[in-house]
Amino acid sequence: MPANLTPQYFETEKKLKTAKTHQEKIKILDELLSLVPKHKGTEKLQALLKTKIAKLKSAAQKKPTIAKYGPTYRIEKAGAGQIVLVGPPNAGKSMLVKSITNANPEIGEYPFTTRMPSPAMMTYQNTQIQLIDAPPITPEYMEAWYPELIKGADGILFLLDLGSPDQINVFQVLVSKLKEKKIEIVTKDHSVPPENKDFFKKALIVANKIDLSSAEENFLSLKKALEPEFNLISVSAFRGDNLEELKKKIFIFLDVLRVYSKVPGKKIDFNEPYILKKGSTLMDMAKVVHKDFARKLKYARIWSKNKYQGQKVNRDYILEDEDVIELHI
Ligand SMILES: Nc1nc2c(ncn2[C@@H]2O[C@H](COP(=O)(O)OP(=O)(O)OP(=O)(O)O)[C@@H](O)[C@H]2O)c(=O)[nH]1
Ligand SMILES: [Mg+2]
Repeated sequence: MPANLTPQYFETEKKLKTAKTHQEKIKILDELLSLVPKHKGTEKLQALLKTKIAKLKSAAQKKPTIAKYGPTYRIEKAGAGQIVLVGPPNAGKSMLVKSITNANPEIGEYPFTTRMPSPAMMTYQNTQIQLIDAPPITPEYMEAWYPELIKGADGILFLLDLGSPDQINVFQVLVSKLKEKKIEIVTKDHSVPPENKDFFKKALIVANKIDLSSAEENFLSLKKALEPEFNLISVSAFRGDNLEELKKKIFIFLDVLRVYSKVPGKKIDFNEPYILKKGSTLMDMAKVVHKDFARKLKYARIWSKNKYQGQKVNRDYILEDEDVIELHI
């Protein structure tokens, strides 16, 4: 696809030759970036300009203190967990976020529509989960702050595009770009080492645009290659296919459970679950409810879906999703 650059672009480009300082060059490159028509044919050029800008910015800031303690892009967590959407340009990350949260991100048929990470809340039953819409990663370009954003998250949702060819390779490129930054993707039979959770991330693969022709076929080959190692689901953010299932998968992917606290004589508030990691015990819950409960706990009663109806349980009881617990001090 031709880039169709404008005469104004070439005029501005000439100025680069005479620019002396980093700041001058950054200004001209920013201007060039805004003058590039936004479509698939200019994807590489946009990535190249952004790389040059990033390099100049980091060179301009090269005082050791700033480089070392420079800005971080960790986003404060909210809800039951934080998931970053990672994918190639135009896969539909923003459209998916728009379809399953209340956020209204910009969606465009040109690459690099999303420039900054942006959090949004997804509701799954009585639980809120934070999704972060992020800019794309291409073989040529990844924002310098991207690894920081991912290190702070509880997992990655890789969004692939069933309307574009060779998504197995696209996925492998995404994984290797992260690996260059020391972030390893954990396969489904492995767990994240708790002492090193910044550098090991779980992954859920979502193949978008299943509404397009040949998407089913593309999904089958993707599944064949990746399903042995990863959890995969196909969706259409545009038409709505499989979105409820995706929400459920995201909840399961987080490896958390919901527990309700029952106060004697009062109704249970099923809208306000306590969120705990899978494997948590009754004592872990007591600590979250109130430190006094943890200290003074005498006994607890439990109600659960299939098993318990008010029996006493001990402190090391391993909680299950949707247990109802009555703590007594
Ligand atoms: N057919 C179809 N098109 C979709 C679907 N989801 C997104 N699109 C289209 O794909 C294009 C890109 O969508 P975005 O949501 O902006 O993609 P993105 O991954 O956020 O792109 P960047 O921000 O550039 O990384 C738009 O033209 C959308 O209308 C889908 O499920 N089916
Ligand atoms: Mg986007």
